[in-house]
Amino acid sequence: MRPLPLLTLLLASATSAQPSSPQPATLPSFEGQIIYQVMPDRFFDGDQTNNAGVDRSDPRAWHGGDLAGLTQKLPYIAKLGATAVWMTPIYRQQTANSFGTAAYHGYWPADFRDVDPHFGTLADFGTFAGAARTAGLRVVMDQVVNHYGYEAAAVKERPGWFNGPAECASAANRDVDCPLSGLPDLNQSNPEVRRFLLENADFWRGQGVNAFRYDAIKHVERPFLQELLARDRAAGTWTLGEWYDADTGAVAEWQRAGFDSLFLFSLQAAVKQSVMGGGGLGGVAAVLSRQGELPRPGEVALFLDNHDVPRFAQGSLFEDEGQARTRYGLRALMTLRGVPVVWQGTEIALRGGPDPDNRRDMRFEDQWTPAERGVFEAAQGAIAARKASRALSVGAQTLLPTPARLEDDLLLFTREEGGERVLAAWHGGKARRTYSLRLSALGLSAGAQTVTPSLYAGQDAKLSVSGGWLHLSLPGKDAAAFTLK
Ligand SMILES: [Ca+2]
Ligand SMILES: [Ca+2]
Repeated sequence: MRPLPLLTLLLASATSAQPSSPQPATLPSFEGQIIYQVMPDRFFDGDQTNNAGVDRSDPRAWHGGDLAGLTQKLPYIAKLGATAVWMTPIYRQQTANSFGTAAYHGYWPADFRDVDPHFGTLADFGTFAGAARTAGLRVVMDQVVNHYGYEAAAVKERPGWFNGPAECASAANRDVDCPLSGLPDLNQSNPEVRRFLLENADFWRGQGVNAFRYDAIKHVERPFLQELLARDRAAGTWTLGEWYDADTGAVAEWQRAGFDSLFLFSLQAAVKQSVMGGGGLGGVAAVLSRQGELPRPGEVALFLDNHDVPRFAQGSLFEDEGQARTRYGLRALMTLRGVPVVWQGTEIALRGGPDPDNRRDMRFEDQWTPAERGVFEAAQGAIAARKASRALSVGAQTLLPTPARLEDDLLLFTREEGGERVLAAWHGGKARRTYSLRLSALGLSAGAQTVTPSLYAGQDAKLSVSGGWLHLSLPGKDAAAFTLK
């Protein structure tokens, strides 16, 4: 969950690396996976009998989506090519509204071990998890460990579980011990609270969950998080932390502290600025150049947008520009080392400004325009190409030195695995362009290669190699991937 700007404090200064604890022989891994992010209330309504209080004309009300609908749409998610589904929280929520907003988003829990009636029942969750497993999709559950909902009964029933004004006033780290956006803040120094939260993780593991996405970790006590992560790791559960605005340094620090992954917000900002905003590609190169700092670069979560930031396609004046640049952004994302995460609707360039406009209802095939279908097909094609290539899925990534005069418009890197090598080329210029670059200046060696098309279907991009030169013909504002022999 995103903190309110008012309460956004400076990123806590980086602390030194913690001594590493004993690790299981094989760490949980999502390398090679592609995660599809769903907000169930805004995805698909599969059961109209649970639609109490639903008002689809109000962006701050419940909209009726549920676990039955998500289960029904698993074939759609599999057709896109995703291999895992991350749902925003589905726990039982506070029933009252706060700030004129219903708890449709799931971040205002009242009971962590039950499903909100708007989403269905615990049995419906079991049905969903079973269907996902059958469809070959891993289940990533959004887990809240920082707070209860404002109006949750537990707040009055168990006051000793929460940090109050005194704890906040004397806090060494106000991010951790003061309420996030005023939410009742769990005190993880209390052994009962710790045990309760650890057992929540065990409970959901028992319901068929493969991975946890931990919300708002910047606001949670570190010793508790490390205990939680060690248990998850021992149980084979992959962990993905949300540290709002994390850069490579923050991701590296938390991977050392026990998370398998964090979202790389700095890459999201750079891609948005360069691909959607029309700026140079230097900002993306700067983020990628720090990849060597990551203990596990193949696990880092990469995304164009999510439910907490304006939609990727929102940055354009015209809808067709947003669609073209989303196609570019999705193709670019699928060239990168890490775990791509696609937020529902980004595969059709759905638009929307800040919360709650970025949570518009998902629209499916029978409602799409031909242009939206085109974006979906590009996304599907790029995902298929990534999955078909070991190099693109899990290969090492090496940034190539682009000549300074070209670095705004051209980003080049290789992905290599088991003797397979792929050259990724992002082209930020408006018009089609042919680049001829000396292999030696790029630090590459490659044999002569006649015209090779991009691995991405439906894209007119070409590569050839002759006489020590690499030639690339690239359409404007697009990303391509070529087999490089
Ligand atoms: Ca419903
Ligand atoms: Ca806290």
